[in-house]
Amino acid sequence: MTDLTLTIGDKNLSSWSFRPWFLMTEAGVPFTEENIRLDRPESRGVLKEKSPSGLVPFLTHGDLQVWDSLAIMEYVVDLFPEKQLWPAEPGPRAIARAVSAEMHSGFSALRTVWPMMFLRSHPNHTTQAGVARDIARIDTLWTMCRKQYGAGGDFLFGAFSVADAIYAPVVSRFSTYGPVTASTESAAYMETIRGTDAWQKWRAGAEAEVAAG
Ligand SMILES: N[C@@H](CCC(=O)N[C@@H](CS)C(=O)NCC(=O)O)C(=O)O
Repeated sequence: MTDLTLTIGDKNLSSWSFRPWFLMTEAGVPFTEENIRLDRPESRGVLKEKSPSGLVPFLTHGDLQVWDSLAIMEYVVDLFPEKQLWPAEPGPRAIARAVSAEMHSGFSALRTVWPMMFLRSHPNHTTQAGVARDIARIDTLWTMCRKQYGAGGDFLFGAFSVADAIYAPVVSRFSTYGPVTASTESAAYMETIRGTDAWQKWRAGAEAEVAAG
C-alpha cells in the first residue's frame, strides 16, 4: 500500500501534523509527504483549496481524504492491522484510547501557553496554574501506563502505539519549556520518544525547513 499521501504543516510548529507523521514513520507505514507552510500570506488560501477542513494534517488515499489527526491514525490502524498500533487486549486498548482521547480533547492550557516549537529552547519558561495542572496530570498518566501496561517494552503500553504518537508533541513541549517535574518513569519515557528514529527524522526535517526560510 504505497498510495497514501500525508499533508502536514511546518515541522517546527505543527503539533497536530507531528502525531500521524510520527505514527506512520515509526511504524514503517509507507507514505508520501506533502508540506504546506503555515503562517504565510498564501497559507490560508492553499489550506482552503486543498484541505477538507481547512487545516493540516489530512491524509489522501485515492478519492478519500481523511482529516483530523486522530481519525487519520485510526484509518492507518485499520489499513495495517498487522502492525498492531493499539494494544491487542481490550482492557489495555480501552485505557490507551482513554489516555489518547484525553490528550485529543484536553490539556488546552498546556497547548495554548506552551505551543510546540520543536527546535526552540526556552528552559524554565513560566507556567500558570492550568499548565502546572496539565503537566501533573500527564505525568500521572504516563507513570500509570508505564507501571501497569508497559512491561513489554519502553513505550506507554510496552510496544509502540497510537498513544505514543499522540503524546510525542507533549515530549517536544516539555523539552522546549521544561525541565518539568516528572517521575522517573516519565523521564525515561521522554528519553525513549526522543531516541526514536521518527523523532530524529522529524528534527532533521524541521532544521531543513527553518534553514530554507
Ligand atoms: N483537531 C485537528 C486540529 C488541526 C489543526 O488545528 N491544525 C493546525 C496546524 S497544527 C492548522 O492547520 N492551522 C492552520 C490555520 O489555522 O490556518 C487535528 O487533530 O488534526
